[in-house]
This record gives sequence, structure tokens and C-alpha cells, in this order.
Amino acid sequence: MIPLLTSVWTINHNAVGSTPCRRHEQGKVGQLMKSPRLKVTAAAVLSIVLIPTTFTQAQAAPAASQLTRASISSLATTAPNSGVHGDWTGEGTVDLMATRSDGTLWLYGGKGDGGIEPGVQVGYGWSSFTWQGSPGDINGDGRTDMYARRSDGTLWLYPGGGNGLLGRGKQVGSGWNTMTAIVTPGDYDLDGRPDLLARRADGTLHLYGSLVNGGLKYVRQIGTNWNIMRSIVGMGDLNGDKRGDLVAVHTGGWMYSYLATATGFTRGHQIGHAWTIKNLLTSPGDMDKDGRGDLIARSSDGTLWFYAGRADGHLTAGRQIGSGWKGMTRLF
Ligand SMILES: [Ca+2]
Ligand SMILES: [Ca+2]
Ligand SMILES: [Ca+2]
Ligand SMILES: [Ca+2]
Repeated sequence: MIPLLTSVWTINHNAVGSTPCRRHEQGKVGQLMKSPRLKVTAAAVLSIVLIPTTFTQAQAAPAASQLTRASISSLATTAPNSGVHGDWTGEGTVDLMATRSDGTLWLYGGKGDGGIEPGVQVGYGWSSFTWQGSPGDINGDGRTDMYARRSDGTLWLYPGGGNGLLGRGKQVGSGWNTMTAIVTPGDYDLDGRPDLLARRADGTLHLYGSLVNGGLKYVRQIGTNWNIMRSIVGMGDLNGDKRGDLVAVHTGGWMYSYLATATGFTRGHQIGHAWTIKNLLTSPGDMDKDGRGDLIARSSDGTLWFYAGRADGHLTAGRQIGSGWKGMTRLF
């Protein structure tokens, strides 16, 4: 057995058919291996990180492909699913994903207390995307998935593999460039499916429901005047009614919480100030396993902070969980 979490395997070719993998380790290009052989059905450049397995069995080695015209069909996954929103590794603890400015994608395993493990690179080529987020499990396999928007406005679903990897992307929408914010609140309308909220340039906020094939259906407008917010974060459910709630940071730095109702949100309740210094916010899910969504914030000095969500919509005091995060452009 080889600890393949530290190895990156790539195929870089224009051939269609069965191909060997090239192994990179610790920044060096390794020898060309004859197995596992991957069946590639279209021209592609793939980046694959293999989760612990053997070369010959390769049973847990689905593709982490950021590109679209490729599929890998010869490897079956046995990765677990936990059904937990934000758990990319299948053992039930919420993790953090981060995209660097160079387009590489990194997985930080959750410790279950709000802290994170060291990062592992799980992809590259994400700099052509302008938004990434995890709505939860879209395709019904119990593994958290990712939506991503390309710079051309197309929206893509990337299924989570349950082993830290992403499956092949599938285009599920277009025209999303008109949205000035996309938010993953969890299940807003209690239909049992993850939803998306999207803010248009006029400040209106709109609800989209998800379909099991990844498609999105427009439901209705649920708010106005959201242009005053520099950041809107879907927190999942905070107050226990199962509807996904929000926190948002005003351009003036004040933070407000918004609890979801059947028709919209409660009036914003101020829960903080001076949040402009925190210039990257996300809620990966319930990181400390108390049943409520939590917040991760990157400060302008590159430090990373954890804030536990509370039932009243407030956050607990921040706890620093990292430093050196200046180079990250997206967290989810
Ligand atoms: Ca996990
Ligand atoms: Ca899934
Ligand atoms: Ca709620
Ligand atoms: Ca929590």
C-alpha cells in the first residue's frame, strides 16, 4: 500500500483510449506507471489524486477532473458517504475546501471541533471559475457536491466522491454572470432539497431549487435591497427550524443575521461590526458538530478564524485556526 494522498497522478495527452498515469511526488515528476490504466473518453488534461489504495486494485480512485470533456470509466469508487453537508471525506466530519489564486484546489480535513488538518491538493485549473460553493448533496448519493460558475457564466455541478475528490463536471445552467452573489443556504423552503439564493444586479434576491440531476429551477424572489451587503453567507440552519439561515456583512462592516421564514427572512439583526477586515467568508457546514452551521473567515492579514453559529443567530467569539491564507481566493 502506498499513501497516495501525497501523490498526484496526471494524464496529459490528447489521445482517447486507455492510458497510463504519470506520477508526481513532492514536486517531482515520477516514473511513468503502467497501472492503473484509465480509460479516457475524450481529449483531456486530468489531475487525479488517489486515496489510499494499491495501484492494481485502484478501487478508490475516481477522477478529480476540472475539465469537462473527459470521463474516467474504468475505476469504481468505494468511498463512503456520510450524508453530512460539507463532509468531503465521507467520515462524517465537515471539511474546508479552498481555491488558491493559482487555481489549485485544496482540501482541509475537519477535526470536528472547528479546527482543520493540513491541506491536501485535490485539483487544479480552477482559476477560470468565478464562484464555487457546496449546496450539500445534490445527486442523492449522500456525498456533498459542488456548484461552480465559470467566467463565461455557465454553472456546473461537480459531484463529491466522498474521498476528497470531485467527479466529472456537468453543465447545469448558463447566464449566471448576471448574479452578483450566489449563496448556499442549505434547504430554505423545506422541500428536502438544497437550494441556491442568487442576487441580481438590482439587489433583488431570488430562490432556486435544485433537481437531482443538478439542474436548478427558479422558484421566486425572496428579497430586495441586498446590494448593501458586501458578503452573504448561507449558514445552514441556526435556529432549529431546519430552514437555512444567513449572515451578511454590510459594506460598512456591520454583520447581520437573517433567519429564514416561509416567505423570506426575519429583519436583519446586527451581530457584529468591523467585519470588512475579514475579506473572505464561508460556512462549510456544522464544523463543530453542535447541530448549527458555523462560519470561517479569512482576515486581511491572512489569518483564518472559526466562529460557531448559535441558535439565536449570533456567532461565538472567533478562534484562530490558521495563518498564511492570503493566497486563497475562495473558501467553501
Ligand atoms: Ca470529513
Ligand atoms: Ca452528492
Ligand atoms: Ca433556520
Ligand atoms: Ca456548529
